Formats: sequence, C-alpha cells, structure tokens
Amino acid sequence: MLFTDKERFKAAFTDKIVDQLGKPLEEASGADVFNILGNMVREQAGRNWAETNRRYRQGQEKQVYYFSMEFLIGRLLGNNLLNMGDLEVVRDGLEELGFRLDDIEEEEPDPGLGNGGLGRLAACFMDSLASLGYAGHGCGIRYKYGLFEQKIVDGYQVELPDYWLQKGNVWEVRREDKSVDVKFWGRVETDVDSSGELVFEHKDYETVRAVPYDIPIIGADERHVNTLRNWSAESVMQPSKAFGMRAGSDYHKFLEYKRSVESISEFLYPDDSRYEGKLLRLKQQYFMCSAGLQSILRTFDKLGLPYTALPDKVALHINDTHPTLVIPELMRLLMDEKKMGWDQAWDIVTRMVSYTNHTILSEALEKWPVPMVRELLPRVFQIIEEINARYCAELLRRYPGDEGRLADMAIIYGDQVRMANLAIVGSHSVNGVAALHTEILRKREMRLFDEMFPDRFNNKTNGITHRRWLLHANPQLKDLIDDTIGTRWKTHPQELIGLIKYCEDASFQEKIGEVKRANKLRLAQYIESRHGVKVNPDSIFDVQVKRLHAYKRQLLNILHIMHLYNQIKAAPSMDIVPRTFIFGAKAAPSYHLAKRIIKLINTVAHTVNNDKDVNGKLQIFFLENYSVSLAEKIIPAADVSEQISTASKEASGTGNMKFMMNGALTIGTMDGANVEMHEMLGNENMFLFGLSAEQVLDYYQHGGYYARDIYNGDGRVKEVLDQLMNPGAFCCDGQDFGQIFHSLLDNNDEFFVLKDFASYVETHVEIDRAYRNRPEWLKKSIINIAHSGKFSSDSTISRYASEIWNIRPVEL
Ligand code: 26V
Repeated sequence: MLFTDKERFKAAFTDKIVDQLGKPLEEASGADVFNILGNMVREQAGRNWAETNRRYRQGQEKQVYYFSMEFLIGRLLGNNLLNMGDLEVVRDGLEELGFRLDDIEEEEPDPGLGNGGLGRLAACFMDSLASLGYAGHGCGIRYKYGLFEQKIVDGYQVELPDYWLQKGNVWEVRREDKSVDVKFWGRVETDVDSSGELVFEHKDYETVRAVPYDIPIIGADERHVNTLRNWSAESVMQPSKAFGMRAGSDYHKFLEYKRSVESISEFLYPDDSRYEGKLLRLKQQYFMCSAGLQSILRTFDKLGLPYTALPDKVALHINDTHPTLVIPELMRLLMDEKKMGWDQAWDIVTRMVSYTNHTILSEALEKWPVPMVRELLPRVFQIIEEINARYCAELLRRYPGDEGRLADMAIIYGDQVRMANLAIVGSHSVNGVAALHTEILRKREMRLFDEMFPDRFNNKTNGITHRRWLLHANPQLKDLIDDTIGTRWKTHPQELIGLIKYCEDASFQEKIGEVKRANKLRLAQYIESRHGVKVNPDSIFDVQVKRLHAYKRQLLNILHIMHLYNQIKAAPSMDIVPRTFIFGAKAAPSYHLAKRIIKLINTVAHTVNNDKDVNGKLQIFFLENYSVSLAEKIIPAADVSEQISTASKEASGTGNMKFMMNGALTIGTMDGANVEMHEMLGNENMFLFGLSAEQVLDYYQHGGYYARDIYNGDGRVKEVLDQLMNPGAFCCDGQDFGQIFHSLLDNNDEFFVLKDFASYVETHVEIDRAYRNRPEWLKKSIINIAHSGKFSSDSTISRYASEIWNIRPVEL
C-alpha cells in the first residue's frame, strides 16, 4: 500500500502537485492529476522493483524472458493502483479533492503496442507472472507509433497515426547505461586462430544502438515487480563507429543512416492477417532478439557462473515465430563471443527456447527470402544454414530416401527460410493455445514434426487476467461476488465456482441483473455521447468486438441483421425482444474486403437506425477505435458474446473468455477455446451453431461445398445477397458491396458464411426465446461467471511455469 489512509494520501498528493507543478490544487487539470499520481505510483513501485531484482539476483533465481513483438498492455494507472491495494483510498481521496478517478484514468494514453489477441495475451501473461511471484519479464519494442487510430468517416475506416508518446510516458524508465549495439549488413570473414579453430569475423557492418525503456510490472501482492523491457533504436553518434569499417563519414550519409536506424522502432506493423516479406519488419525482429539476448547474457554474466549453467538460470519463450531469430542469434553469441563449440551451444539453446504457435492460417506463416536474410544478417544466415544442414542430414538418417518429407520439413527450402520450422527444430517445447488448436497442429499442420519430436508438442489453453477484466473493468460485479462468496477468489479465481450454489437463488439473480443493467446504462451513455442516439438499456446487447478478419465472420453477423430487418419490414408487428448490435473492429489498412465489411455494417446501421418501421426493435452501432480501454467499457455491458469464427480457424480466442467472466452468454462455433467453454457449460448455457472443425477441414480437403446452391435454395440468403448488389434497401451505390458478393458466390465462400447461415439464424431465435425467461437467463449468466475461473491466465501461467519453463514462484 502506497497510502495507509485517505487523509495521508490527500496531504501527500496535494504537496506533490504544489512542489512539482508550482500551482495550487484548484488549478490542477485532469492531465496534471494523472501525471502526479502516476509518478507517485511509479516511485513507490520503484522501491519494490529494486528489491525484487536484488532478490532474484541474490537467490540466483531462474528467469523467464517472454520475447514478443507485441505487448498490448492497456492503461496502467487503474491496474497498478488495484494491484498495489490503493485503489479505494485513492478513489475516495481524489473524490474529496474534487476529482473522479474514472475521469483521471481517461487522461492516460492507451498504448496500442499490439494488433490483437497475440499482443493482449502477452500483456495478461505479464500481469499473471508478477502476481504469482514468478521471475518473468517481457522483451519487446518501444514503437513510437502504436496501432493506428481508427476513425469512421461516412461509414469508411480512416487511419490516423497513434503518437501515444506525445505527452510522455510516466511508467517507463530509459536506461541508457543498459544500451547494447546491434549489427546489420556487412560480410563475414573466416579465419583460423592460433589454436587452429575457425573464427568468423563480421566486417563492414552498420551499428544500431538499442536503448531499453523499462516498465515496471506490478504484481497483485505489490511486492513482486517484474520488468517489461522495450527497445528503442537510435543512431550511434560517431559516424566511424556507425559504419564500422565503412569509410563514409560524410554528413549527408550520416543523416540518411540516422533516419534509417530510427525507422526500426518507428511503428508497429498493423496487418496481422498476412505475412509480407518486408525488410523493415525483419530488421525489427532481429533488433529485438539481439538486443534482448545481449542484455540477458550481461545479467547472467554478473552471476559468475559457467555458461553450461545457462539453461538452469534462463528460459526464453518466443511468442509466435516473430522472435525466432533468438535461436541462431544465441548460437552466434555463444560460439563467436563466448567461444563455445557447436554441439554444446546447440544443446544449450534448445534447452532454453520454447515456442507458442498462434495461428494455422497459412497466409500468416513467416517465410523470409533467402537473399534478404543473407544480406541483412550474414553471420546469422550462415548459422541458419548450418542448423538446416545438420537437421536435414538427421532427417535423411531417420527417413532414408524420403525426399518428400525433406521438402516439407526443411528449414531452408527453395529460396525461403521457414521460421516455423526453425522454431520447432530449435526449441524443446511447441505449444498450441487451445485443445482443438493443438490437436490440429499435431494431427494436421505439423504432423510430420509431431512424428519426429513427439514429446515436444503440448497444449496450453490461453487465459485472461481476472484482475483487469473483472476486478478493474467490472467493480460492481466484483463487490457482489465478494459479498456472496467472500474474497478468496481474487487470488484463487477457480473459486468463482462457488457461485454455482447461488445460480437459482432469486435474490442473487436479481443482483446480477442489476449489475448488468448498470453496466449497460454506462455503455449506453458512452454510445449516446458518440453517436447522439439514445440506446435502449432493456434491449439485448449483442456484441462482436475483435479484429476484422474474413474468418472471424463479422459478415455472418451483419447478414443476419439484414435478414432480421427484412423480416421486420415485411411484418412490422413481429414479436422480437429489442436488440442492440454492437461492433468494434479495426481492419488492416490494406485489407480491402475487411474494409468493405466495415462499410457494410455502417451502411446497414444507418438504414436500420433511421427507419421508423423498425420502431426500436433493432439498433446497430459500430464503435470506432476498438482498443483495450474501450473493451473494458463494452465487455461488462454485454448480454450476448459473438464468437462465430469458421470452425478450425480461431486458434483460441480470448475475448470469448472476457465476456464469459462478465456474465455474457456466448453464441459460438465449436472453435478455439469455445470448445473448452462448452465442455464446462453444456448446451444449456451456451448457444452453439454451425459446422464442426472436422467438417470444415473435410470440405477443404475433399470439396463438396457449393455456396451458390445455398443462394439458390434459401430465399433469405438470396434476398440479403441481392441487397448487396442493388441500390435500394441498404445502399446508395450498388457497386459498393460487389466485392463481398463475389467473395461469397464467385469465390465459393471460403469461410462457410452461407453454409452456417441457417443454423446461425435459428440459434438467434433461441436466444430471443431464452432472454424472455429472465430467471433462466440470469441463471445461465451466473453459471458462466462461475466457470470462468478456469480461464484465468494465472492457471495458464502456472502450467507454462511448471511444464515448460521449470520455474517456481520466488518468495519475497
Ligand atoms: C501476424 C503478423 C504477420 C506479419 C505482420 C504482423 C503480424 C502480427 C501478428 C501476427 C499474429 C497473428 C496471430 C494471432 O494474433 N493469433 C491470435 O492469437 C491469440 C492468442 O493466442 C488467439 O487467441 C487467437 O485465436 C489468434 O488468432
């Protein structure tokens, strides 16, 4: 606790305002209050931070480093206050000084240093590691610009730069003294040293200075404070050093060099739907891997242990294939700098590295062009070649003459370096992120690898931190749970299961209903402030928020809404429970189909929201700039959670878990972690529909699906698809949605939108029916909350810790 009581907090805070800003409290703005408070919290955390590091060093504790190109951490003020146990005191104290903490939290920029699920998972993991007392840290990039800010203009997505650092960042500490140099380009010279050993010397390289910015990750016991270390790229000031042996010292060349160096940590790549072989992205990846490893080895050196002890003291985890270069880069450091032989280095590297796969979409697989890797990273490429040569030789020993297998499994093949293959071969653990996903990896996508390395594959179902997603985002629900089952669940989220006892308790049901209504009112006010439209809090809030991807099928959702609208137009007295459909989604800037779908949602929204015949039965809102902070407002207010990806495509999903924890009921396919939700909830507490993963994969393999048959055979489908093409019902320009129409019919509907349409429509009718029975609905909602503890990232992290990293919590 930072402040033992409210009065002391008020006094300390008021003093700080005066001391630091030189103005009286009455003149302090919201931004002033945020900055001063943030600084006070960081200072306090600083003491525990130093103590944590001292303790880790003194005990020679094994450290885990989670390498990730993305950490979507969200705002930190509220969560830090929560984890430090100061939230109530600060809230009350500020209130008496004339400020609302909720407003002060809004002053904090929301760092968008991630695209979606993968980056947010890394952030939940950071919180769980610190909260459970593990020595686990993040290694990432301090992007100057986060994911673009989305504006909707005339229904179209417009992207604006997200300069989140404009007003500074109170949480970070620049650690100039911990900088390291990263080398690009140049050539490798081979020589023999005095003892006859081959030595490799990197010449004529370009040097980039990596400067770390550390953010304290404050655990829920307040005492464990781990580190998220984000690297920033800077130029080296002496041109001679910058270009190594290169002569060029002319000033223009230097400025050019400076610009190109700084571009490395300039922006986050905003397209998580398909891989592109962009040089700058490869630079980012190597920059992070090399800087992170150098700093880890420096820390290890201070222990004074032999390098053979490295795997007992350090674990390296790679979040998808983006940081796979840690494998050859660590080989390089151990061999070229620490003078270790190949076999020993390889043994050490593979015992240290573990890898998580986050997608089976083949368009997202990273395959770097050989010439690009060879030129940018000449020594690292040599090492990759050697890894590949030794591994291919081993393959042929095990499977003599099996050229087909070699072609599938090689690391370098044709003109490409396949990063997933390198990650599997160079690590001791490969995990999927939900049971179904891991099954698909083992049985299909990575079958040959599973056959060769059967002990390597394992599942770690994703999780979410209940601290951000329940305690912080839904304080009223938190209070109600505390009053009902006590407070132990906060440190043991599995104990939420104790709520099951109350699922039929009429008074508890009513209280759950009241909390939901309060959250809906809050969201309704937010929507009203943005859209200028009143939202009916008694309607069903039906929500789909996530990145816009064809496989996530926002299209299925909006086509269903068009169908509902058509039904109402045909029979305005139709008896349905009023629905408010809420969307939030960013499309990658170059993903044209996704952008069309956003436009379609907005066009349908405009038509429906302004049609008198609809008479309040349907409302549709597309909330712009979906982000972590917006998610915290939306999710607690949802009645229905849309998790409707084409089965087999969503590796896990984590939004599904957040909604469940906040009492929404899911309409979903048997995909990702939905399958495990269903295992606990059964058919009564979840609304399933659509093809199974097996059916989908069978269609892909054997054919037999004809989207046009459905268009011709189902009048409802024909009606909505024709409306995409005809100016009239929804659109002003008939050409607007031609691309969508063609993707469904001429391209035979890759994601089975039409195939699943009928079953989706029926399932929504069921939801309408279920909602009318309020006690039954609330009972289901309680059962969902009760089971959601299973998806706490605390459980997930405990499994990574014991089954992959071999670490235990550190007592402080
Ligand atoms: C891929 C790429 C491709 C190159 C450019 C930048 C970029 C950035 C991110 C990605 C990763 C996409 C994979 C991903 O986010 N997967 C999601 O991971 C979640 C956490 O495991 C999981 O819940 C989602 O189902 C899965 O789609």
